[in-house]
Amino acid sequence: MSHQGVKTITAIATPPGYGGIGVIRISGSESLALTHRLLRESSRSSLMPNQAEFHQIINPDSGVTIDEAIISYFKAPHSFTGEDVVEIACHGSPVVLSEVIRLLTTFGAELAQPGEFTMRAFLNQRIDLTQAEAINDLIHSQTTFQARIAARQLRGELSRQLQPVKEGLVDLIVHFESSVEFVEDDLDPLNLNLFLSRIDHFIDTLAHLASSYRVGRIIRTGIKLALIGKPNVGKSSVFNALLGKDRAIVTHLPGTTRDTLSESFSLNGIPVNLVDTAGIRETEDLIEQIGVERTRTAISEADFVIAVVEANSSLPADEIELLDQFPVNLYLINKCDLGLRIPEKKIKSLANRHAVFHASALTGEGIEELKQAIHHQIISGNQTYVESAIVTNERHYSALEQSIGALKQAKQDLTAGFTEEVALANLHQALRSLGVITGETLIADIINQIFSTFCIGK
Ligand SMILES: Nc1nc2c(ncn2[C@@H]2O[C@H](COP(=O)(O)OP(=O)(O)O)[C@@H](O)[C@H]2O)c(=O)[nH]1
Ligand SMILES: [Mg+2]
Repeated sequence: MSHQGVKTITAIATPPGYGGIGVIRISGSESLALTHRLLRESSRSSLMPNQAEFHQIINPDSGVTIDEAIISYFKAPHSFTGEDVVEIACHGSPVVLSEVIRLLTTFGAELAQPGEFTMRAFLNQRIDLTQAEAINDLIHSQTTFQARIAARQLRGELSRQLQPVKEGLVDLIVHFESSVEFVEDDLDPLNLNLFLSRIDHFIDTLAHLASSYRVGRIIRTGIKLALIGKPNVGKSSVFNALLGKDRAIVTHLPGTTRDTLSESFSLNGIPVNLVDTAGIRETEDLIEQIGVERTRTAISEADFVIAVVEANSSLPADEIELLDQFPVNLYLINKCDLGLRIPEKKIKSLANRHAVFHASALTGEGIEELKQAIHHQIISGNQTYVESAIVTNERHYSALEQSIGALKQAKQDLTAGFTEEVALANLHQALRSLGVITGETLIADIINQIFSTFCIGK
């Protein structure tokens, strides 16, 4: 596509720094003409669509060779953006890349805004908005599992799942609109029931998708997991065991960890930000006091809290009391290699209120089980999500909720005997909300806001 007034844009598409190659992207109707100016006259005519060609890149003013590069040309509309696109793979030198960009801008190219390539792909209907967002998610994935979910959305899975509902809604709207115009009578009860059950079916489909957001949000943003407990119970040791590396300092001295310490790891593909905390206790030591204060903050920010206690202690009531002030998700009885001295009765009463696990950070025993238990708890044993589309984006989720709300209202109006006209307004609203997800019904402001979160060159 090369509509009038749309500037040809350029940017470095690879990350800053030194590398084997560095890629410059150009998109717009002038892409090919601008690229030609970087080549010697004799080789200008050779660029063919969908072929990678080796060329010398020159400064046309001095005739000096800047670099050797592989140039690929994608002719509109068969390109990422739907416009004429050229990709120049130079050597990955920041100096070379910025010189080529500088030349291109002197020839008339404009520097691309963050996300502008992807935005053009969206505006030229090469991809819908969920796919554009998936590109961003895919690039920022921290685990392969996240990447897989993003790749599925990139292929249009979410839009595909919404399509039948949208078509069904359009059907219903068309039907209602014609009856508003031609029929004066009330809806026939048989038809009414049919409509209601169709609306119910839409609600069910959308609600199923919306419910995947609970897990989807976790997959996308990860969780914060805090280890808490009295000093010396082995929190830092458990922290290291979960990470699989010695990150936190472990000593036999109570109060070793004075500040909160955090590190990330992947728990079956879910990014977990693990936080080791200073032991909770009354202390005269100022630094430790601040540490304890930070512990409280860390706990209040955590999505999941593990309380660590020692197997080889009697587990006094005041320790449980102290820990129970916090929203504990799981009790871990550590140091099991030293033998279990906690009275059975106490463990039973703990287990009545919490999940209780046994482990030894020293030997590693029980750590894998602990990981699986955490994973199980955060996704509540819900494995089915892996197989179908999953909503990971808050924007999609709230649009789904809005659509469901409008459908429920339409249903209520119809049941209460209102005219189709009243229900129609809500059916239209439901359809519009679904259009917001794929980007058919979105205002420019929101689109700009979404693409501005992208990096330059995307
Ligand atoms: N025998 C045994 N000792 C442990 C275990 N976990 C931690 N420790 C020891 O307990 C002491 C305190 O550990 P640390 O991780 O610093 O506890 P924190 O104060 O809760 O962070 C250290 O001497 C550790 O080596 C365990 O599972 N078994
Ligand atoms: Mg510690």
